[in-house]
Order: sequence, then C-alpha cells, then structure tokens
Amino acid sequence: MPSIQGRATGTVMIIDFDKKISEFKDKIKRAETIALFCHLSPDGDTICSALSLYSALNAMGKKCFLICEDEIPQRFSFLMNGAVFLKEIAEKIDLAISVDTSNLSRLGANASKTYLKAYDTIAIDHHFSHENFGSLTILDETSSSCSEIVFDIIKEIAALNSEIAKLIFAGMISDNGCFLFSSVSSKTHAVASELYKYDFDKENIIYNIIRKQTLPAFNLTNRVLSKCRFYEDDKIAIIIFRAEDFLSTQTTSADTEGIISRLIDIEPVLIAFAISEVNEFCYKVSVRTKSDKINAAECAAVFGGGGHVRAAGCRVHGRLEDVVDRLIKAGKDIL
Ligand SMILES: [Mn+2]
Repeated sequence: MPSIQGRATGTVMIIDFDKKISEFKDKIKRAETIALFCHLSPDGDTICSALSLYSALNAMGKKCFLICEDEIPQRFSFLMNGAVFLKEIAEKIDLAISVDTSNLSRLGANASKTYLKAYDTIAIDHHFSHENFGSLTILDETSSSCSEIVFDIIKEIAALNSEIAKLIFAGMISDNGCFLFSSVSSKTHAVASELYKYDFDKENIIYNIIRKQTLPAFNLTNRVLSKCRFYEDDKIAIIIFRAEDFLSTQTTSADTEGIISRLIDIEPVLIAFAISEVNEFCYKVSVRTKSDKINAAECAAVFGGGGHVRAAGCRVHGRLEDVVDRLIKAGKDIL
C-alpha cells in the first residue's frame, strides 16, 4: 500500500500527482492522435475509463481511437453515445493510453502491434499487481476503480459535464459493486459527491450495469447454480459453465458475470471459483474471496493470472476434473 505523501487532489492519493499530471498534460499536448486501450474481457471500469477520456480528449480537439480486442458486452451499449471501439488499428499513433490494465498481456495482440509501437505511452491503473509498462504510469492501488483516477485526471485537463460524470459513475459502480465492496473509501464517496452535481440518471445506470439480467442469463444462472459443488467443509464453492450450458441457454461466457457473487454470499463459503469452459482443455476461472485476509490474486497467480485481493482471474489448462482438483488445492493453500 503506498504511503499517503502525495498531494491529495481532493480525492486521489497518488505519489507525485502534480508531477504526473503535468507530464500527462505534456504528452497530451504533443500528441495529435491518441488511442485508448481497454483490457481483454472488458468490464465497466475499463470501458468507462476509456469512454470518459475519449470524450474529454475529443473536446480538446484530439483525434482519438478506442481500442479493445474483445467485443464490448451488449450491456454497456447504452453508454456509447455514438463512440465505436475498434478491435485493432493499422496506423501508428502518437500516444497510447491503457486504462485499468495491470499488464501488457491484458491488451492481447494489440500490446505489441500497436501500444508498444506508439511514439509515447501512458498507463492509468488501480491494480496491486500493476507491472510498470508505460513510459508514464498513473497508479493508485487504493482506488476502488480506475474511473476514479480518470476523474481526477479529467478535472485537470477539461471541463466536467454530465456526460463525463455519467461515465465515471458507471465505471465506479461496475468495480465497487455499487459502493458495497471493501475497496470503497471516503475518497470514493467524495468523487461520487462531486459527480452528483451533474445531471444524469443514476437509477438507470445502476439498473443497466448492476441489476439488469437477460432471460437467457437467468436461465444459465439457474442451470449452473443447481449444480454448485462444495468442498473443505463448504468453505470452497465451485460452479462450472460447460459449453453445453451456454449452448442450451443461448448464452456466452459474457453472461456469467456476477453469478459468482451468489456463491461468496453463502455463509460458510470463503472462496468461490467460477470455471468457464473455453474448450475441452482450457478453462477461464474467476476467483472471489470473502475477506481481505484471503488473497484471490495470490491464488490466480499460481496459474499465471492476477487481479485484486477479493476478485481475481486466470486461465487453467487441462481436463476439467484436473482443473477442479488444482483449484481446490490452490484454494486450500490460501485459506
Ligand atoms: Mn478496474
């Protein structure tokens, strides 16, 4: 955890924030073309961090691009306001900015194809596991979302408006469970309080991002929860999304989001795993833990993944039952 010696800019605690912001401004000033990069399997935080910067930088007259190798989930389409994400971009750009991305592999093929080939690079992030890969890094591991950091950056470079406030709010609640998670701090609420000065439909954003469920996703939830497995005196819970579950409910792995939180809410459960079949020998795994004392990121790191203390992810290769056995062992090791 970084010590709080950086100037608190009203909200964000970043070491040398003033220096970093002035470097940020210099880099923006020099760049004519700017590309904003979201991580693979994009979530609300990375999408909204990118969209709000896109809006602010466009208003400054910059030529901006939004890049994400993976499809943006349908549930976020109400935030796009005409913006279009590209899967890749051929032209060499002046400035590449990654948001909410802890390491370069999270940018997929775009990391080497575009990000590293840009004349200059910036990384804005809040992951503990952040690997310094940008020529300028603006990092606050204590922030409950990357969008909160972006909020303080935008305040320094552009005028806030209701569109940007809406995006920042949407990004924040995507990562902090609508202010329910332990990562929420007085700083989080201070940012929210500033956002509420602008006119946007909070309830609609909360419905669209947190509460809304499609009928196929509801059917998928029912199907997999009924087959939930418990291990280690019910301390470890596992749900498995097989290819046939997706097929018969007409869903994809994008519809699994949030289902894992149903497991961690069960009283004896301390660690929850959601295993999602990519193919017969590859599984995408989400890890959730009940308290800060049980480190999900440490567990995911065993398999080359990463994330936060309470929520992390990785890919595990092998036959399904072997994957389950290895996860139970890794779970026992962090208990
Ligand atoms: Mn995030």
